[in-house]
Amino acid sequence: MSFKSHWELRAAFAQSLSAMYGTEVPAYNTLVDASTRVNEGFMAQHGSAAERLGSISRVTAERHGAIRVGSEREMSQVGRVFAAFGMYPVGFYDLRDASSSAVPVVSTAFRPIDSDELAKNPFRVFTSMLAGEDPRFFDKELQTELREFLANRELFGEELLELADRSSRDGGIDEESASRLLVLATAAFELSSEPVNYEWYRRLEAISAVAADIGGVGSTHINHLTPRVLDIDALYHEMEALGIEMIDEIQGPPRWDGPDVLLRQTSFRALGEDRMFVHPDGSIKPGNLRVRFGEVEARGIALTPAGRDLYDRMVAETDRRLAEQPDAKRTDVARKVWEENLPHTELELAEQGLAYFTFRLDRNALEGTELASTVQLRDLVSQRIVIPEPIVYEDFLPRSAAGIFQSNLTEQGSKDEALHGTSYDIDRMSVIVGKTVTDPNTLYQKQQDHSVADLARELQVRIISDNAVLNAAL
Ligand code: OOG
Ligand code: NI
Repeated sequence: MSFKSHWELRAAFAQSLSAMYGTEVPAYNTLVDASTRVNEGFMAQHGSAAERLGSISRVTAERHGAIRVGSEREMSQVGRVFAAFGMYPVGFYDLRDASSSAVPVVSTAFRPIDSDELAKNPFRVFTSMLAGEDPRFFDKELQTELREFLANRELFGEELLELADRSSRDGGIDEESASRLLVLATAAFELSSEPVNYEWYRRLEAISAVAADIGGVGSTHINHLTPRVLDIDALYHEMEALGIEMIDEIQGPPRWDGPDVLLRQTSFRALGEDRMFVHPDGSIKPGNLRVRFGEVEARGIALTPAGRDLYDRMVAETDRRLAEQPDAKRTDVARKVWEENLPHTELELAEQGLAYFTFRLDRNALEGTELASTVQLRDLVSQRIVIPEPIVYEDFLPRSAAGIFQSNLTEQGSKDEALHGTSYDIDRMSVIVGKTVTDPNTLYQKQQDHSVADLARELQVRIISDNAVLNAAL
């Protein structure tokens, strides 16, 4: 019997979730079709340059999902499920303070961590956990009720968890068990038809619609499944032309005449979905919930900590200017800030140590050059002997994530700012998941370092990569 490795399982899992979600949310299929058209159009216009940040086959297959769980126990279980598919926790995002509405969650993303695994199939899932003990959102009484409600539900059955553990331990699983694993894992993220307790749901919703979606129902579900596009502005307009209401803006960096960095995202507004509710008198009646939306994203180059500092300063500067001219459009202001501050070419990003790259030797440019035994990477790049190739950003942005959550809420919810929040960080998240949550920068840096080491071997010289020096200088 044939054996299914992690990447094969992951690709099948992404496909199976996509098929399931497409029947639940038909607008998702419209979004995927529009994304495919945009990508084909972009390829036709730009040729192979379009594939600079990922091959068209990778980009076409690429998705990220978003799910939300209620407790530490559920977070550790979901970590076991994703490990079966070679997906591990990367990055910590605290959305409680990144948003002005009540978004009481802390998050990580489960994804492949090796670049060859990412290349085979890059499926990732942004996973949020309800911060149910944060007194700014939930008083003592509600905390207790939430804890009890969550303790009594089971998102992932024993059979699923056992199969998942086996696949994660053995690096994959036999074909027959794989089919079962996929059926059970997909079903765990399906929208349940079980009636929702009206009173309980509305009580949580008064505090936070996100809390109600997580802790107000007996199961979890995929909130959205996000395709990747090569031109997100074109996609935005195409969706509007199809009559689909989009959120007001594209989150993240503005469109500008320079390298794409990090991540740009947008979404269509959450759709009303019919659900059944149980009322206090025992009657069951239909109602409507608006929780799932359709997101799309465009990925750019991963920034180094120095680049990220610059990015954060540019976002703050945009906020400052907007406060002075409230009628201006955010994207117009941001574009101006970008043009004034961010290098206009990839080469400058590389020379200034602002973004991560791998490096390719240009043998023709090397011809006739006598290299010293120790050389600076930056000089090799400036002399065009070495060509930097961008490393794509594989992660998320807390402010955009909060913006996406927020743009789909109709109510602000409530938060008592006078109280102190429960503190969470990447280490605590590691304990909760039961696996080390990797800092994304460690992964990008490792990939870059490998490439520099290969280059040094090829050139038979010692290469000084001065990222660290540059970082300290900025
Ligand atoms: C997650 C929202 C954040 C992203 O791509 O940044 C997100 C959620 O709605 O559960 O998906
Ligand atoms: Ni998302």
